[in-house]
Amino acid sequence: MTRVGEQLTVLGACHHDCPDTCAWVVTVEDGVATRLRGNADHPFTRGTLCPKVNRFLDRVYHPDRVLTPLRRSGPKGSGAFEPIGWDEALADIAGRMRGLIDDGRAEAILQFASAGTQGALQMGVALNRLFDLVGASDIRGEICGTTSRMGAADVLGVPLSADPEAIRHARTIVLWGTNTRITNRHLWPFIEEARAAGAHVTVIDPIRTDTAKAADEHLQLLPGSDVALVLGLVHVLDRDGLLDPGWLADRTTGWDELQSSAAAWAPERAGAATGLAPEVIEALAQRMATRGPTFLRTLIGSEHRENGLEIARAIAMLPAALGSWREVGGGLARSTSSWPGLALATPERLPRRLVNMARLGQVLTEPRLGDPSIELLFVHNANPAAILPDQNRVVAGLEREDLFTVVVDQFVTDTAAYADLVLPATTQVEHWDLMDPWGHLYLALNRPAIAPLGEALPNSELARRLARELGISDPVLERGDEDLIRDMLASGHPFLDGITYERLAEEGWARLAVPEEVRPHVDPLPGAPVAAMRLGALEHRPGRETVGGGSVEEDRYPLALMSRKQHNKFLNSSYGGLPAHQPNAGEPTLQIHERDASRRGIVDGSPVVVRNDRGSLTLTAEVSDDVQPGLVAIPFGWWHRSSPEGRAVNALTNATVGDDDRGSPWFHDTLVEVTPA
Ligand SMILES: Nc1nc2c(c(=O)[nH]1)N[C@H]1C(S)=C(S)[C@@H](COP(=O)(O)OP(=O)(O)OC[C@H]3O[C@@H](n4cnc5c(=O)[nH]c(N)nc54)[C@H](O)[C@@H]3O)O[C@H]1N2
Ligand SMILES: Nc1nc2c(c(=O)[nH]1)N[C@H]1C(S)=C(S)[C@@H](COP(=O)(O)OP(=O)(O)OC[C@H]3O[C@@H](n4cnc5c(=O)[nH]c(N)nc54)[C@H](O)[C@@H]3O)O[C@H]1N2
Ligand code: SF4
Ligand SMILES: [Mo]
Repeated sequence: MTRVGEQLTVLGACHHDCPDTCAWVVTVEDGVATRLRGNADHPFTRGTLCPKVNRFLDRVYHPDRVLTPLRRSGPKGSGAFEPIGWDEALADIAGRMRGLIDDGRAEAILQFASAGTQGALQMGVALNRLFDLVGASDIRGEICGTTSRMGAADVLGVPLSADPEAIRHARTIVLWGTNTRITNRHLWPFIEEARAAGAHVTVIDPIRTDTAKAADEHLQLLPGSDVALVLGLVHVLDRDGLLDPGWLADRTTGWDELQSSAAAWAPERAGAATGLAPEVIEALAQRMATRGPTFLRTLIGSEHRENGLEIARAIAMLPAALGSWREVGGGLARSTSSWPGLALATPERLPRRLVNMARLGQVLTEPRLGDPSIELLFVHNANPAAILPDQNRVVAGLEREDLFTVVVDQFVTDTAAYADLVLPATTQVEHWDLMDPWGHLYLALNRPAIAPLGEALPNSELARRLARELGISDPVLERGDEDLIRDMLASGHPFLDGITYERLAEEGWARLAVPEEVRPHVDPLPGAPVAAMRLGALEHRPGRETVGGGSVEEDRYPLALMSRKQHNKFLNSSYGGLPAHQPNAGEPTLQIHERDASRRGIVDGSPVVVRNDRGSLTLTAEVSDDVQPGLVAIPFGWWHRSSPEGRAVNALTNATVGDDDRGSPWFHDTLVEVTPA
């Protein structure tokens, strides 16, 4: 923090659920934040933010901010509220919680938190501790990254990611089911740096995304067919003797099983299963094997499918079989969260009854599924009415008169509109946090630049006050925010060597103590185990509810719907309700291929109805060959009010989860039909 006259400059970092975790600098004049810009010193984000956050201060000072606790004064969903005091709000919540706890039904309380902020502190340290002690039901964050993490862990043990920055050293880059230019924009300059040195960039995505348009090559495969592509690639690598038997023998297990799975997958068969030309598969295999370093980048795009776990395993097996990890600039980068995860000391979690978050609608509407059924829903850092699949089910649950819903947020979101109590949350410029990134290796300390607006409270302070009201005392709930941050940094883990609270306070950010030239899973690293990579059998079994998946529903609903992150001014649901962030058209469109449009008498710009048994939406058609025949796409992130039905794309999406109920929902395995409105 530096002071010049009446002007303060405060260091912080973006809290959004985004791999970039940009470092920023806030200028404060007379207690008002007047400027927020990227911190030019930060090696990964280098002084730029993004179109979402460039005007973050408009969000902070937005007239629609919730600045006092609100109590519902109309029917659920009407959005009618009246302000009340904190004392009254906390007494009400604590009284209801106490009643359930004393009655032996603490599990009728469900804490529902997603990743509205990624900060290690405000994401939940204190609230998690409180609800752990209460013994409430919990979720595990299944909506994002769990399936892809499980897949990578299956192959790698501790799924340490390659350092995304090292992509600059790569010569073959494969962006596998990730839309870097929209979702991970600060990685792109490193890719361009590699390209300037001769790197070739392939994008593997069923949709021609902005990233695909900027790449050297786009493999527009059939949705969910990635395992067949991997099998075809492994077939070529094996057939042409492009794999190193020494590496396979010394550093992997399960090659025989993978080899026999791939034996039947000559490029012609893989081509037929993926919709790609066999020569393209041959060429990619050759390039990956002979033009290293070979760097695979993936996030979560392909996990949201029935076969998402198998896809995640398959993607992780490719660099493992190739031995790409042996080169700096090689290997697989997905979430880097395991790095800070190993390093930071967070309070021990207590066992709780778990509910897969994607099944919220089902759990709230089918009481027999929840035993006891949920009577008090406590939502923070999340907007389940907008972001969960099978939205009509979620809304039906939130409408239950016997459900008491508390939503802690900065705005009256689609979810808050159904709340009994809305509690005002601070924004990132109003609270402390320690930012542990998932797209690079730089920690950042976020200092509050301004005092909380109105009566807004940080999640951490809310937890402390609610604990006091409940008469719960616990060391974690008695620590202040800076103390909690110091505690997390005090693990003694080697990745934190030389990283102190004081240093972060002075410099704003610090790279984990991991060498720039690190080769995870190859170099022994203090504090991180290195194990043999587990290859194994792979099976190509695409989801039933996708193009040609064989579902009985396909007769009625012959098109497959994808709902990816598409707008550069949206971050999940966080800006979908703010007109300044909406694209010029001001409403979501349905992208449909010319072939499917003309068969249905649909022309560009005309109104259409998209429907299935879960719901329907009226939208404007955008005829586009960015989507392949058989596929349609609707952007994710819009709020309910964006369609005449009062619903957004998740009214249509598939809430099924697999993988022993531990995986992510199958958002993109969704069948629909489209007709002119
Ligand atoms: N159809 C479809 N659905 C999807 C996806 C998709 O691709 N397609 N993607 C899925 C994925 S990957 C994700 S991660 C989820 C995202 O789902 P969410 O995590 O629920 O979405 P966000 O909009 O990032 O954040 C939720 C809320 O957190 C609030 N918030 C921010 N900071 C704070 C804070 O400090 N305190 C409190 N109390 N609240 C705060 C914001 O105002 C916002 O309303 O959506 C999933 N849903
Ligand atoms: N602007 C912006 N940036 C964001 C977000 C945002 O909402 N807006 N959200 C943030 C969050 S929470 C997350 S988790 C990340 C997600 O980052 P990404 O994973 O990059 O984003 P997604 O849009 O979920 O999916 C990426 C791509 O996967 C493709 N895909 C879908 N199915 C398949 C398949 O079967 N095979 C293959 N190969 N590809 C497939 C989709 O077409 C999509 O283009 O982005 C973060 N960044
Ligand atoms: S949303 Fe992502 S790209 Fe934008 S400022 Fe935040 S971390 Fe950076
Ligand atoms: Mo996510």
